[in-house]
Amino acid sequence: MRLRFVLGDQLTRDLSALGDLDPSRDVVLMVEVMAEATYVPHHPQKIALILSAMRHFADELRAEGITVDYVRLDDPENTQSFTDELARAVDRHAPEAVIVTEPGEWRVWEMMRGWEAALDVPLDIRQDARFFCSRAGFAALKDARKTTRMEYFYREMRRRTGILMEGGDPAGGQWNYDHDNREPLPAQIDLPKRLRFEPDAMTREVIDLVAERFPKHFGDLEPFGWAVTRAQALEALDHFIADCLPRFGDYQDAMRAGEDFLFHGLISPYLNCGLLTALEVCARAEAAYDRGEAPLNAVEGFIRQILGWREFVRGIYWTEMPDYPERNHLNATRDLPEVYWTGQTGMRCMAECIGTTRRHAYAHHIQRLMVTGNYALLCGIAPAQIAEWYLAVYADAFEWVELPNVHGMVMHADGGLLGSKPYAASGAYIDRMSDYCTGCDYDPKGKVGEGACPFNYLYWNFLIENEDTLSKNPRMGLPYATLRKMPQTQRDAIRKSAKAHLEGAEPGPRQPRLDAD
Ligand code: FAD
Ligand code: DLZ
Ligand code: SF4
Repeated sequence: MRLRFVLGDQLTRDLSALGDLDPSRDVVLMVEVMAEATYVPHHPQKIALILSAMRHFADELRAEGITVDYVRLDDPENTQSFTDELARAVDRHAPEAVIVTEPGEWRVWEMMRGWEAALDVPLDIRQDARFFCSRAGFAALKDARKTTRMEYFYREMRRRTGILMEGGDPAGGQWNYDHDNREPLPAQIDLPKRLRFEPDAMTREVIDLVAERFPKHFGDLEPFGWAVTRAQALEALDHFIADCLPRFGDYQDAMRAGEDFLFHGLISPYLNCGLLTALEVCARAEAAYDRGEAPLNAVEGFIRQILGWREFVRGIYWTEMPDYPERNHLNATRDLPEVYWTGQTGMRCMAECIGTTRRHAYAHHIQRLMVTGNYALLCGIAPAQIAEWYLAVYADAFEWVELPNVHGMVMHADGGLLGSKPYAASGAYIDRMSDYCTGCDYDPKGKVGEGACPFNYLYWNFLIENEDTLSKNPRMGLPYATLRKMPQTQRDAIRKSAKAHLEGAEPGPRQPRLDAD
């Protein structure tokens, strides 16, 4: 018999490790282990989502007549790590071979490469075919210099897949409709009611387990409304395509207090754990355009996130690891402020974005990039500390996608592989794209001093602190020209306000209350 080991983010029926499976003699192994729940203190909703989705997936395989050897988290024999659980399963089944699909994270890749020698059994590591671009394929594109910018890579992927193509040309004549996608939300607009899923008995059991085992992890466990089966995830996708996609493009960058989801997909956890595939998501969005049910700016903008950004960051991750996290281009060293764990601050934008993170293990892209991310960049937080936070707090967080977004896109720690300049912005950006500033303790127009918006003086302070490195960047020419014209008294006032703010921002615990597990 052959043992097919399926990990918690590989819950896809046509996973390569399940190809050529013979139900009469093969066994599928799935294991719930503490090591995976605690390598960072994951948000309880993420743990519940993965464990419940794993249990449902195992039942679906069993319904097909496949034998699944499933180890639960509370099994008394459980050794609580992938390697040791695989070793126990090899003892139980004495397989002629173990078959796996390559993992999403370098950490697990290193473990996996040791399994054949450690367990003395042939190991077949198969490519993860759920991506448009394989790891080797990206490396080849990199050698051909087609990955220097996401946009070049994206166009190549459009050509290769034929998605949103009319013959050899992009649909509508343009590759990118981003200039149509920067609208703030109008005051009067009907927002779609988002589909959430009532936990069934199996999910309830998992929720109770997570509540008992991880009581101190950051984040609310309930209400829990994520899809945990493929059928539910498809329902969530259909709801997005019908009710949200048509306006996704226009308001992709908008933020509104108390509105946590707007027109976003809410599908990244499903894509990342395998309940949905990238190909079917793009195909359904394209079909909505073909039927005239969603405009091109929305559909192109949405597909670019998946066919472009998602594939691009994965390629960067695998071609830059393992030393990628060590880079610190801007030499940022400050500790992560406590506010990231408490959300308690008079800065309404930060409180809102950390609040939605706590409530749902979710924040949309602009909240992550331009609020919590921008703040970390401007404060000069050590990249490893802020990367660990993002990996811990989101239901969709897996290192292959999280790290390039944080380390590269937000912190510019890789020197510009993800963006040619840092996404640094003052409070004016947040004021334009949200209603957060109304009702904030700070004045978005204030430049310095106690009542001024911290983003304003932190922005200029960031430019001053990084002048040697960033002023040489041609795309930073404009702000540095302004800085050079700035009177010394104003520079001094900016430095003083920033110093006071940064000294007041308490460093937080890096691994919050993990000791309690
Ligand atoms: P939508 O806005 O509806 O977008 C559709 C899909 O496009 C997403 O589901 C996602 O699969 C993909 N996508 C969009 N932007 C990106 C991107 N920059 N990189 C990769 N895929 C993208 N995404 C994750 O899946 N996991 C993470 O751990 C993660 N961490 C992030 C950290 C930071 C600091 C930033 C700035 C972005 C991060 N992203 C991450 C990307 C993006 O924010 C999320 O994919 C998105 O918010 C998920 O919500 P959604 O499904 O509603 O997305
Ligand atoms: C995220 C996660 C969690 C919380 N728990 C498990 C688990 O118990 N068993 C499992 O197989 N996978 C889990 N995962 C997902 C893994 O962390 C993921 O497969 C690796 O990070 C590789 O990407
Ligand atoms: Fe955020 Fe500044 Fe606006 Fe307050 S004033 S919400 S701190 S951008």
